[in-house]
Parts: sequence; structure tokens; C-alpha cells
Amino acid sequence: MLADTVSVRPLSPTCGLEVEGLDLRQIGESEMTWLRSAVADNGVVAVRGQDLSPEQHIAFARQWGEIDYNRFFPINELYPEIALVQKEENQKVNIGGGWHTDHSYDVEPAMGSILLARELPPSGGDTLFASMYAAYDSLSDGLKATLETMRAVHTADHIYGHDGAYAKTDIASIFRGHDEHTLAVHPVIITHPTSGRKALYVNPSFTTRFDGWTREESLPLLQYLYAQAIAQDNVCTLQWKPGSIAIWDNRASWHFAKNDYHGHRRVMHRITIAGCALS
Ligand SMILES: O=C(O)CCC(=O)C(=O)O
Ligand SMILES: [Fe+2]
Repeated sequence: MLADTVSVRPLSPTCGLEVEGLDLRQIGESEMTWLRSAVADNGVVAVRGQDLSPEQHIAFARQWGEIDYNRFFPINELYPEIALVQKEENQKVNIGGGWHTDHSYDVEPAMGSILLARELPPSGGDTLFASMYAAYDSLSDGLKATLETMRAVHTADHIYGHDGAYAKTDIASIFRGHDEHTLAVHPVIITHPTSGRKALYVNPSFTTRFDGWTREESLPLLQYLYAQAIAQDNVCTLQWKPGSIAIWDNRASWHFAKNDYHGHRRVMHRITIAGCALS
């Protein structure tokens, strides 16, 4: 239940809500219950106008579950719970600049993240989200039935490894964990652990192939699914403002950090919440 002073607006027909008038520093149990299902149902909820210290950000995150410490991103030295998603004026490549869902390379992928805008460019730097419920719903009954029987392989070795995608970029030095190896096999269609809805669970960044298929065999079907997933009315745009917080669910959505603000600094603080094995 929300007070009359709280306003809620959808960001797109299938994905995302924007909320004004909530104070996450002193959120009550009934508001948390509303927020938990709003995030699971809509993939992402943006709460505007929050003025949280790092301690308050951590305290809010702990209300969602255990913190999942990201092994690759730079961390805030004073607060190891907080990963720094940041780009400097002189850097060209950003973190998260391709469609993905966080940590799908883990056997128990993170439930979601709580991202807080600390420093924003004068314009640009939006984050796009896409609903994986809508992606599933858009498929034919025949394809849904086939995909229900399939599993897919996920890893981050080609992203964060010594020869990975970031190794060749101007932000290579910010990452840690180059020797970490990740490998997980998840169902292609999952039943969301709390909403009970079916969702597509493959993504262009970390899914390498279908289990039992070669990469060459997998790519055409994966690419078809990816194109469906980001069909136009299935994507919402979150335009950040100072104090905006986004809480997203990695099982219900993908996201993509736009990299259209070269020459400006953007600093986001991310806390990731642990999840569970998916079925
Ligand atoms: O910077 C952003 O908007 C999102 C980056 C990202 O992918 C993440 O924090 O997981
Ligand atoms: Fe991400």
C-alpha cells in the first residue's frame, strides 16, 4: 500500500515504473511489500529524489536480501558493498554498454541491483530496460514449447578475462578478477521465483550457446530471440536525475547503459542483491 502522496507512472507499456514521493531512508513494511512486487512485475522501478548516504544505500539494499559482491567491477574502498559504475571525462568505453542481465554467469544469479546516480553528465547516459516477460509472451506457442525443453550456457570469461572484451579497451585497468572463471547452465525459459510468470532467460552478453548445441548452431536462434526481446514497445528508457535510484530484477529484465556522453563524468553506485538458482 502506498500513501496518496506517492505517484507512480509506467515507463513503457511492458516495462518499468517511475515513482515519486517515496523516502527510501524510512520506508515502511507495506511500502517495501509494494516495491518488491512492483520490481518483480515491472522489471525495474525508478525512485526519484533520494538523498541517501552510502550507509543508507547499504541499509536499504539489505532489506532486499544478502548483498552479492561483484568480483569484477571496481569497488568503493570505504564500502566494499558498493560497486562503482563510473566513466571519466577522458574514457570512451562504459560499463554495461550492451544488452545484458547482471551475473547470469553465476549458478545462483543475482536477484537484482540497486543503482544510485551520484554524478551525471549534462545530458545522455540513460539506461534502457527490456521486459523478459514480454519477450517470452511475444513468441509463438510452438517456439515457447521448444524453448521450455532447452538450457543455455552462460559465462563472463570472454568479457572480463585476460583476453576478454574489456581487455582491449581504455577501461581495462579498472576491472578485477581476470583469473576468475565463470560457467552456469540455466533454463532458457524460467518461471520467475516470486511473480510466477514465465520469462526469457538468455542474454547477448553472457549467453554463449544452448546446452548440447554448438555456438554456430545456437547463434541464429539466439539472435532471433534477442531481436524479439528488444522490440520497440518492449523497451523503456530511464533518464537519470540527481538522486534517482533504480531497483531492477535480473530475472524479469535486461538493461543497457547508453554511452552517449563522451567528455563528461558519470558516477553510479551499485549494490547487487543475491538471488537463487533458476528453474
Ligand atoms: O550505468 C548504468 O546505467 C548501468 C550499468 C550496468 O550495467 C550495471 O550497473 O549493472
Ligand atoms: Fe548491468
